[in-house]
Amino acid sequence: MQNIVILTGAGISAESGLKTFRAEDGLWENHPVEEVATPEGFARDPDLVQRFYDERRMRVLAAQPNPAHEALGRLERELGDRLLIVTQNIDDLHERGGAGRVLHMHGEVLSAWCQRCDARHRWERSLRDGPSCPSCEMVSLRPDIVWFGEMPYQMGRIFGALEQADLFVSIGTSGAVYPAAAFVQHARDARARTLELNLERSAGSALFDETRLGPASKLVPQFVQ
Ligand code: BV8
Repeated sequence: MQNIVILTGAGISAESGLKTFRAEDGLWENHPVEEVATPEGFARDPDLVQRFYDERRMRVLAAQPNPAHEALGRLERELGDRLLIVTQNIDDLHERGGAGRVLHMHGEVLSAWCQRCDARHRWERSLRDGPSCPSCEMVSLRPDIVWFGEMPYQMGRIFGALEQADLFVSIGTSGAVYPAAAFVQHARDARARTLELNLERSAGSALFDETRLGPASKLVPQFVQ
């Protein structure tokens, strides 16, 4: 029986209307990375960073999962714990597409994290006007997002799954951000087969046994069936 690890990036949510990071209209162009996705940027201008994530939170809530998310939801129901979906995305479209055990290695925009008591809370409204933490009543909430220079979530669990993988599939990611961009090499070291599904060749394409080019909403249902 195959163990499969799937890594997804912003490209799997592009057809749901959520902008990717490095397309010409990408998010980073609107805001220099160091201004919005770093702890230093947050310390320097918390209101700008909260506004940036408030905007993305509203877009995520207005978006719908697409056939790629729904196909992975079906695959997870079929394979159970022989499939681990790791996403770099901070949206909840995998969950709304039917997947129940998604590992958000870069956090989730619908979660708020209290810097005082460490509690996390499901959060669907603005964080901009400094709401207090429901657990400790302190004004100390930030987006529950892994910024550049911060440690991604559950790396031990991810590397453990890669060591056991028979198949590693990368979907909709440019391979520009580490440590996610190194997962394909870990999978190769574990003698797993490696497959990339992407709109265009990525920085890591040469490391995959096979690359299929096209939109995720077409390629992923074909892969899953
Ligand atoms: C860390 C949250 C260490 C924010 C994000 C080497 C090793 C380790 C670290 C580093 C290293 N070198 C450099 C670093 C530092 C840094 C890094 O990688 N920098 C890069 C810029 C060089 N990494 C870090 O800082 C990481 N932390 O290493 O910590 C540490 C150790 C000990 C103790 C403490 C710390 C943390 C990185 C996480 C940063 N946070 N997200 C937010 O979302 O606002 S990263 C951000 O980029 C998003 O999560 C996004 O998912 C991710 C990657 O982008 P992609 O998802 O790939 O999106 P992109 O637009 O780039 O590409 C989209 C792709 O989809 C394209 O290829 C496109 O063709 C395709 N596509 C488009 N449409 C479709 C499609 N495909 C299919 N169908 C379509 N329709």
